[in-house]
Amino acid sequence: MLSAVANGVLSKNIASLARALRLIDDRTDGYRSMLKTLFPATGHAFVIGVTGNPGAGKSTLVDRLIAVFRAAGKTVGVIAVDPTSPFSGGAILGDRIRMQRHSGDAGVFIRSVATRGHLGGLSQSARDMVRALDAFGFDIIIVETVGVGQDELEITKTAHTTLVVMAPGMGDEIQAIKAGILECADVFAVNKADRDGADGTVRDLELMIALGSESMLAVSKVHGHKTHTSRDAMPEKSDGDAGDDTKWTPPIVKCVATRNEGVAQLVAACERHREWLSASESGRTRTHDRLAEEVRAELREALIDSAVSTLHGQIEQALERVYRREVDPYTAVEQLVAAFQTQLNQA
Ligand SMILES: Nc1nc2c(ncn2[C@@H]2O[C@H](COP(=O)(O)OP(=O)(O)OP(=O)(O)O)[C@@H](O)[C@H]2O)c(=O)[nH]1
Ligand SMILES: [Mg+2]
Repeated sequence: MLSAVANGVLSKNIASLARALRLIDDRTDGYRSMLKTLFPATGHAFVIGVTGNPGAGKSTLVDRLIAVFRAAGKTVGVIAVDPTSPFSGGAILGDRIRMQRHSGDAGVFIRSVATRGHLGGLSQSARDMVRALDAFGFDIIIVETVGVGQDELEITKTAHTTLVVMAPGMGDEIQAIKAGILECADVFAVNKADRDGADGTVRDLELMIALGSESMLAVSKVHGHKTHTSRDAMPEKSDGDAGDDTKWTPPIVKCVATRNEGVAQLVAACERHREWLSASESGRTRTHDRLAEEVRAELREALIDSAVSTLHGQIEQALERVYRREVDPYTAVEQLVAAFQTQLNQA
């Protein structure tokens, strides 16, 4: 049954794609084998993550980005994660309306995903959905998330390029530091530049980027090695050891999504970042790190599933003993791992 869905996706059947996304979202048994079938067809799409505070104008901007890519003859798939925000009161419906003018276009596919009811793992689901869209053959895949929680920030790791949307006068600057948004931004959009304060937001960002790179440099000196983030904003050559390798400085693009101003520049900035990813050593390292993190996450989940099904009630018993303080948590885990290994050897 699932192989039929996979084959449908590969032959560009839109109903199969919708079904595949539902299976991934629900983690229906066997969805992994479907993803295995899809994987060889992936790796061609350019994945852009769009994040930022509620109401910053992400969806309006995404709608404009879609138009630019479509004009260039590219097909676009969009995953909007939890579009419900208290700020705009905009539910899934709101996002649909904002991107509605693309709804009759067969080259555009938009799917909303709710975060409610997800027990973690949302970033994994998002990544798997991106894979399905990639296998289907979309040239561009956009993932929109509200950048406020850790899980949302995790989702940005799904993307090649993360676009952080800010708006003046929303306290974004402070929020950004808190949420670690600076760390994940490859391109900044200062949207709503028709409002007062946009230049101030740009200046604040420039300052933060400069401070960010300085503090990262300080950290790398203290530890005597390069930082792995490959996201610091140094415009110079990286530490001098990589010769031709330059680091990425997140550009800041002012735009007015509602008036379609600055959108082409935004697309150009994203495409420059994409080129940097494949052309520079730090860019390739980042791609490598992203996949490594995915494999580790999958491994963690598989090991835990395996341990839970192998050890059954032993985990509960251990928890109970820790609770009654008969054993410390460290010893309890050591004993569980030992029991797991023993049972694996017997199997
Ligand atoms: N003045 C002005 N308003 C804008 C601009 N871009 C978007 N808006 C408005 O800001 C409001 C929120 O826009 P959305 O695109 O829904 O923002 P969002 O970031 O997707 O919001 P959530 O998904 O709810 O977090 C809407 O009323 C938009 O019309 C802009 O450049 N200037
Ligand atoms: Mg939105």
